[in-house]
Amino acid sequence: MKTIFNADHKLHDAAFELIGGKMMPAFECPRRAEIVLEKVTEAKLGPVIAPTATGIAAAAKVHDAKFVAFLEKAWGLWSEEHGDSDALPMTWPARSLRQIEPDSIDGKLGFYSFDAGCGLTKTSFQAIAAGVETSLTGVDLILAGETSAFALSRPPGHHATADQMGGYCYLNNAAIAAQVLAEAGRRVAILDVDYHHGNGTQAIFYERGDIYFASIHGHPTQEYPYFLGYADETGAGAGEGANLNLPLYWGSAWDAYGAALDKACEGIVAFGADTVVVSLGLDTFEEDPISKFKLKSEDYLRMGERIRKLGLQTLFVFEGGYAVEALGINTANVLIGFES
Ligand code: SP5
Ligand code: ZN
Repeated sequence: MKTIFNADHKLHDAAFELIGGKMMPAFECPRRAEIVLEKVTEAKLGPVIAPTATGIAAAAKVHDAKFVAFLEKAWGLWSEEHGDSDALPMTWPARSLRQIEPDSIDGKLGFYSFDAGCGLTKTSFQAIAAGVETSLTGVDLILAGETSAFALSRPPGHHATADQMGGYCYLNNAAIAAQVLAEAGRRVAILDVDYHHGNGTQAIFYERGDIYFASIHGHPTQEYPYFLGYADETGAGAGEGANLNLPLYWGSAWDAYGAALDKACEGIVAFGADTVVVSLGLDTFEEDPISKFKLKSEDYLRMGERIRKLGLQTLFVFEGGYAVEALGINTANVLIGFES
């Protein structure tokens, strides 16, 4: 399996995040991608290549063009007002407020986000854009007939909606890939195994019957993103039946997880998918610092094996996972399990 590595990922390096009432070094940090690269290389899974796709026009297939343009110019507008700090939203158009895009950069940041998890540095957009090119290169490999590919990039993408950043995510790499694959005639299923519900991906495809979304995640009544990811969200309109949420409670280990993964895979088979995009988050790990599932390193081998049993062309897209020391091994284990 080829790995497409976004070397520009390190251009996105937020100074801190506010979590649990404390200012902490950002959990979504450059070391994450570097340790995965190290372990994937050590595992000799196959060549590591640079992205060859150029341009992010495809982002506008699932994102609002105004939102993409905003991301590109946001830090510049911010720095005119606030200097060199990371651009961060702090006010959102919540229930009682109007949904009108303000002129002020602080207002725009709130308008185009749903939480404060998305700091933007001077060079963040370059990393984000190269991430889209990374996932599009993965699409090219799948369309050229490769059985599988791994798009290794950060920041992650699955929380990003058509027009909002959130949860460390800016542009939705997996959704963009799925859309381009669908336009190439593929019947695409997205399997989201990140610990957090892929609210952005779900929202983007919720009324679409041609792309299936299955997600296993912390139950929204307990866990971020809190306001989406319940089991009764089954799709709407033409998309009715094409959305499968399998929320699990805190403390879930492989017995419950493996059973949910079987259900997700059964849904993908019933949908008749020929191509799978995996939103590969590793924050289900027992030692993850912000998560509460109990998967062990060897469970990721089983995860990869189960995905392989689908017998479908598979594009893995890197998402979350914050237990940095084990993150490389856990990621490699999924891919090793898939290849075994
Ligand atoms: C891509 C991805 O994994 N994004 C995750 C974003 C999570 N953001 C907030 C999590 C808040 C959960 N509370 C943790 C308390 C830790 N002491
Ligand atoms: Zn996550």
